[in-house]
Amino acid sequence: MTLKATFAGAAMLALIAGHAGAQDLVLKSSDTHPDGYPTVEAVKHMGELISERTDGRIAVEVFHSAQLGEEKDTIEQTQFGVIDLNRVSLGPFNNILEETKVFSLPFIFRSTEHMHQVVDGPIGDEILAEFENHGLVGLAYYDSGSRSFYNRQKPITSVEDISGMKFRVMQSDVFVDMVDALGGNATPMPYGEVYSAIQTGVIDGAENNWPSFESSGHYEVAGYYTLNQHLIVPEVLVMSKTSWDKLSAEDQAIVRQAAKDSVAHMRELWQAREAASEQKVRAAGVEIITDIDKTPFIEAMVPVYEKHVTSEKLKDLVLRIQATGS
Ligand code: GTR
Repeated sequence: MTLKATFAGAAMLALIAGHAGAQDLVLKSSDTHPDGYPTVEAVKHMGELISERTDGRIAVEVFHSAQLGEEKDTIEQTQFGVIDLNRVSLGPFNNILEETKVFSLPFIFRSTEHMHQVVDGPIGDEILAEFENHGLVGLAYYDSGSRSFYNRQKPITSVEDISGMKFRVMQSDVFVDMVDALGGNATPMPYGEVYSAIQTGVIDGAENNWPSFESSGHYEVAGYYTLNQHLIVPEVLVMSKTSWDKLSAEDQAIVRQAAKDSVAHMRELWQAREAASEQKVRAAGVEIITDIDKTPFIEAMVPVYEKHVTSEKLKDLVLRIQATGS
């Protein structure tokens, strides 16, 4: 080997070692959705911002498609510090963190704009701050459209049609009571089990937004989608408090800011994906029921509010949410 070649080889090794050494930390992030889904892409974008702003010292790796497990389990692992970052729905937090229930109440938000006003304002910050009491740091909210019922049996055009039907819900008592209040039977179940549960008739259907209905393939087994839009539950990005505490104050500020900065990008991706998913589902021949009177659905939710909004704190939050932007 010539001296020149040896030197070039050594320089290359130094470069690789230098590169590996420069990236001190790779934060592991979990998401139930597949690659390309707006939440996955938003966290990747946040990771790029963090890498840029730390000169490559910190990076984020997104483990999409539930590679690290179903949401409820990954939340526990994030609390233990096994997973650093987690993008999840607020729903599965309801039984852990009471305050998150207010964002999971049916029809609490009048529209996506209303939800944005609330989560972008002081109420959003107050609820993010609550995560610190549960081994987590709340970083940002992402969009999740509105959730509606889909099923394999028949077009649902009224509350009466739901009577006796079996629907999967996220693992939260609020959603169990919501379906019960409509006369249906709620089955809390991890997201990853829903497809085969509908296919085999263990349940009649579930409820979700356009992109989840489409990307999960549930539309292939549930041919009726009723746009009653009972829930607008934001997504949340949280960090393990254990991982957070290992960062310097400066890096914590960079992570927090990058998460906030990823929100606008996420909202753009979301709008585009909603339209694309709707088109795909319609093209597949799913019957979409749009002519639906929401009033009886809203009225049926009174017992759900009575049961879950009991403390003064939650009552006050609900009033403040309702007063926001009106
Ligand atoms: C989706 C949400 C996921 C997951 C899923 C579910 O809309 O983005 O985080 O919560 O719903 O129904 O389990």
